[in-house]
Amino acid sequence: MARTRLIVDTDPGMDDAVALLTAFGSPDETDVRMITTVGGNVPVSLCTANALRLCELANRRDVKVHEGCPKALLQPSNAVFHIHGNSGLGNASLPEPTLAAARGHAVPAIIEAIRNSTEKVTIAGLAPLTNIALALTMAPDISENIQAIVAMGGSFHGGNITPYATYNFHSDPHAVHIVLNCGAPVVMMSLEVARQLRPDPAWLANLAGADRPAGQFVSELWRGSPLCFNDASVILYILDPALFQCEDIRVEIEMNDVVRLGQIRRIQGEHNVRFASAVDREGAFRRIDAALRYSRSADSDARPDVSLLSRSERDGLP
Ligand SMILES: [Ca+2]
Repeated sequence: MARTRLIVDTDPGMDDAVALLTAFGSPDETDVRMITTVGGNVPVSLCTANALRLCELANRRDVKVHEGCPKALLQPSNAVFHIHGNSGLGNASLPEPTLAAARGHAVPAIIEAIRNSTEKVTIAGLAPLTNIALALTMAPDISENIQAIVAMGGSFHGGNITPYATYNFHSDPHAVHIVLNCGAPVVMMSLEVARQLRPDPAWLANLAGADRPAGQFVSELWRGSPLCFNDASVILYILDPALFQCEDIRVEIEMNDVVRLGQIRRIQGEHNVRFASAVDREGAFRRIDAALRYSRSADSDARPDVSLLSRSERDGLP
């Protein structure tokens, strides 16, 4: 099976960290080519620093991290330090990154990466969808070279930031509207799926003894935390869609009503989303466990694939 070419758009974020490390730890299935950050759980500069920290932890210094939008299209910023901690990575201690972010804003970087790719690209949307919506607005042609946009968000049974909406969708409902109507396949990982991904203390304790940096880090990060591995569901779907119960439906998102802002509604018509409502929990944790026990050797940094680099970057290669 061909490896999935992947752009991860993220706001790390504790569950983003698990998602990124799961992707990095599954190199036979995923080819993480670029990370883009967006303001969400914490301000974008912290998200970028955390993404760089996670690349270093996973020994993926070859992955470019482009910083993106600091705020949503129309909504005010809504950082949730009380959930993800002052750094965005809870109480876990990772050193300051030695890597620097790549030059250039995330949105043109996404456009260029997708246009230049010789194979279709999958986007993992782990955050408010602002960067992705702007890329699709600036360059609608890229939708033809997108395999799928797999996004964390949506619920028909209550929200986690309001009684009606999930955090990512509530943070930028207009971006969700753009993505839903972009023409590329869209997959939603619902809150119902996310709530099935709360790790057992015994599983975390076992992971702590794994003698692998990613596993030890996640075990430390989740010590005493009631949170679920929400964003990891996106990566799990990309790794193995058979883990999920899905239905092809048409949805729209509330963009006007202040109380119900970001709520999705099922409507009649041709489907515009594959909606995941349940996951094989045991299979999911087996996958995450294997990925967090993966360790990349220090000398295995791959030469970057020139198909995802800009012309100037290609020209600058040795
Ligand atoms: Ca996130």
